Amino acid sequence: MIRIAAAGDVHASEATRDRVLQAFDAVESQSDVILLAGDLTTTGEPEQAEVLADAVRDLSIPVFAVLGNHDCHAGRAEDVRAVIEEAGVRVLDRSWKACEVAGLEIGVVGTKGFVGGFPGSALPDFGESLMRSVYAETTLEAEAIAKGLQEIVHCDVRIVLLHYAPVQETIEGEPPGIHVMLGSDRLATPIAEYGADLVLHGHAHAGSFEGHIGQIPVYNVAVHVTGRDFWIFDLEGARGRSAVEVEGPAG
Ligand SMILES: [Mn+2]
Repeated sequence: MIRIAAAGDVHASEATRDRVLQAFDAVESQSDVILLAGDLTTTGEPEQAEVLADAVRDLSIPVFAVLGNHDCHAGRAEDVRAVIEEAGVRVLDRSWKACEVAGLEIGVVGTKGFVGGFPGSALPDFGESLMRSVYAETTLEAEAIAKGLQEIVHCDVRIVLLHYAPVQETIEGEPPGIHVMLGSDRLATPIAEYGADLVLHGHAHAGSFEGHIGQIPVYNVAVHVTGRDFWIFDLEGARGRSAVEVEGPAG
């Protein structure tokens, strides 16, 4: 059994320092690994990332994270990344990492993801070069997910960690007019193709908790959706078996 603590959209800043420190301190004893689904800071200032860094620096369990759009806002995403990496966070950006957790090898493919929308209201690869660049950016994200999932195929547990949503199910509740900005079903294509045991994202604060890509469970773990600092997933995995059962809410 692996206990995964997940949270998106923590939006750390000096103003929330006490709460952030307390949340990470409390979750350490309840979980084997922490996954952060982007928007670690409020507006992407390295000083805000320092708050998160202080919260994770002394943890004994591994922490994986992707950045979100808020972490890019100040144009200092690389600095934000450096600050939390220095504190031991495994930051994933169109990349993957594996590690041993509770006796099993877990592989995490992580990337921010990007916009593009869903069937019925999707951004096409057409017209102005600026618009086509947006489409191409999402293509690069999807390609990185595909490559990462091929790289971690040997892992006992395979997780995809995103900020943007790969399915529309978990953004239900958000105004339909902004769905195109909340994610893209093109991010789900490689997950459906190569398989994964668990997919986590954030970003859609007014979205829904649970969705699917085929049989693969997808969860929107934005703290605004889960209503708690971390959602704990109990995953029952076995060495050499890639099928993992996600138990119900563990709390
Ligand atoms: Mn966001």
